[in-house]
Amino acid sequence: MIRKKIINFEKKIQKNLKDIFCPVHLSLGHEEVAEDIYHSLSKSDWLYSYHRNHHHYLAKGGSEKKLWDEIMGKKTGLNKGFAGSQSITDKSINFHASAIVGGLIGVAAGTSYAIKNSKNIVVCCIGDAGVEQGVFWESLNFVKLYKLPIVYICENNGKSVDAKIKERQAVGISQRVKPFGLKVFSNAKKAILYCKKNRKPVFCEVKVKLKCAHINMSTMTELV
Ligand SMILES: Cc1ncc(C[n+]2csc(CCOP(=O)(O)OP(=O)(O)O)c2C)c(N)n1
Ligand SMILES: [Mg+2]
Repeated sequence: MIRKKIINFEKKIQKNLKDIFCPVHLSLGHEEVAEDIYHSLSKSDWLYSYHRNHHHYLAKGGSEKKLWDEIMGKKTGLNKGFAGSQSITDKSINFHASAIVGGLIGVAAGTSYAIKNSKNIVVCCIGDAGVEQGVFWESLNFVKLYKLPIVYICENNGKSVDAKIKERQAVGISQRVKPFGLKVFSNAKKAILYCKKNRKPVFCEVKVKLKCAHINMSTMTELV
């Protein structure tokens, strides 16, 4: 159900691209993580996302209409049409996304510190390029040291724009995370449920295949 909702939403964007004036990163092919978030995360948990975020937002219980209006640049949009597709925020469901690669990794760690003694957890979704930011590795150390309730979910689609992962990274992502002492998963639902139960930091790498162009813009329609 949520999978279909996400796919339909993204396809509607593809159809209306000539009327959209912000850069858009579609999540076609990344639905698995969204489905797991939908089934395991509650509204009061925190979800930090990145430039490819529509699937996360809808799975968290976000408003399809407000997201659509935001992407269309309308005043009725989630962030009054100022954020576009990438840097959306919805305080009512503890959801934030950033266009800056790795931009919210440290914020997510800080949030998990702040809510440590609550019932909630933090999920921080990143792409495979997110781990190329130093703050990712600093945050792993921090959340492990303070035993914080956070799940880092890396959606590894093997690409950063057009650069293949094998040309950018010498060693596998999960392999590099393991020495930090975090339990490592390959299924997001299992990772979230483990974190909820044990209130410990965990990492999850999900291998996905992006089924669309990296980016869509009305001035770059040939990429659709
Ligand atoms: C700090 C920073 N550097 C570069 C960019 C340009 N940029 C936008 S998307 C992207 C690729 C990100 O790849 P990944 O995190 O794997 O996510 P994907 O697009 O593959 O889902 C880059 C380099 C950026 N937004 N922020
Ligand atoms: Mg990628």
